[in-house]
Amino acid sequence: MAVLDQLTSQQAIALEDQYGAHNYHPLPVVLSRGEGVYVWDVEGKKYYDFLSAYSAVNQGHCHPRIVGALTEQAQKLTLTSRAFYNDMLGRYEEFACNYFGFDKLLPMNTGAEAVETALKICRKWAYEVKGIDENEAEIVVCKNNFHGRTTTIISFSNDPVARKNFGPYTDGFIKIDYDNLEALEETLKSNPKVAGFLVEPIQGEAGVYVPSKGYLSKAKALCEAYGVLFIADEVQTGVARTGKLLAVNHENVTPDILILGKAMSGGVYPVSAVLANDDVMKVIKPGTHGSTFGGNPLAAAVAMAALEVVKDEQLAENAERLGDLFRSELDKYIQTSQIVNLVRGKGLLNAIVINDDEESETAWNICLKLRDNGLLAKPTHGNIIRFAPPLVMTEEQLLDCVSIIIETLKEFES
Ligand code: IF1
Repeated sequence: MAVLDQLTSQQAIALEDQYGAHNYHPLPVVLSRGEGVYVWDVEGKKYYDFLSAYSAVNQGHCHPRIVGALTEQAQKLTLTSRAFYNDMLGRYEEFACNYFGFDKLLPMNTGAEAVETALKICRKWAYEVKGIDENEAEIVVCKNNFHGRTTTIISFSNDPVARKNFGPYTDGFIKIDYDNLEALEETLKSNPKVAGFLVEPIQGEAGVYVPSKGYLSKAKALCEAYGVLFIADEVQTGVARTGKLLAVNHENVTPDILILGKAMSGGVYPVSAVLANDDVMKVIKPGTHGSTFGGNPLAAAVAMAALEVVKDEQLAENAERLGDLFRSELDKYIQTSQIVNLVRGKGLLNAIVINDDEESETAWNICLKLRDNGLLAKPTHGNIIRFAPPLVMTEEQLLDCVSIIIETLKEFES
């Protein structure tokens, strides 16, 4: 079959099934076009995207300004490696440092790479600044975390599917309960070798679990008191998703190390970054870390455009306003619902919990029905459905989506 022949959905799925490794179980829908809050399948059916590529497409699909920056830069220079300077990286670093309020940025490509980068910076800081004996540093992480898929990151996951038979695992991590300040304080008090605390401001994969009010600010204060770096993984929550530029902004917290990915590029190109101030970032010296593609001029141009769009189109404000509306509309429905227990989230990162156990097919079947009704979402943990539309949505579109979701749920009420 020629590559450019028009495929049917069935053919496209069959090809992936035969030639692709089976590392995913996608919802059966084959997309070939996107614009703003909409995507179209190969048969031309239009859907609201309620996943946004796991919060990468916050600025909406194929945003003209971001695609424009990509195509313009692609015709000039795409990659130099860091063996040479390029005329875009410094501009981007200055722009992003001012934008997020840090001294320095280390550019990478994917979220997992940025998490790895943060862990390496934290360990080096432990030995070279904090004075912990070599190879003794510990990093505190939370149960039910999701930080990516590398061998080190899955070493401190407690998801059996993500971990099993990928050992031996990396040492040096202490796992504590999320949203539990006593556990954090106890751990910091009894372990002088702790160098950092790595945390998601909202646990995404765990089912959009929002911690108690004050958790992040008090955790940051504890880290300060014990001389431990507070490392925020905002790969999913960052860049306006939760109604503020960063989710930590809800509690006026400035992390010592900030990890960003996904929506840094509006989903147009893989761009991730670690930001920190000089006292921390100074431990990174030539040869200690890097990546062939990290900081390439194409990524720099795309990321600047993507971040400008967030400010110019006031996407954080829009996410905050529409998120409140979304949860209040769904809450009204849930009052009388047998099938939905609750809706939770912040801004436009939300989830509903289906009244069924984790092994049931109900959430999956609801997502199939939502698809038939023109809206794409994906279950997590069997009984939870995540709702994360692009932040460029209008109020009218959001209310249209709310009615699709409610009408679909009604089909499942007994
Ligand atoms: C997949 C979840 C979302 C992340 C945080 C780092 C990374 C992620 C907080 C790694 C990635 C993804 C990856 C995606 C599913 C997804 C996800 F369900 F697993 F939790 F978004 F909700 N830190 N999250 O959420 O970034 O290396 O992928 O660029 O298909 O695995 P990455």
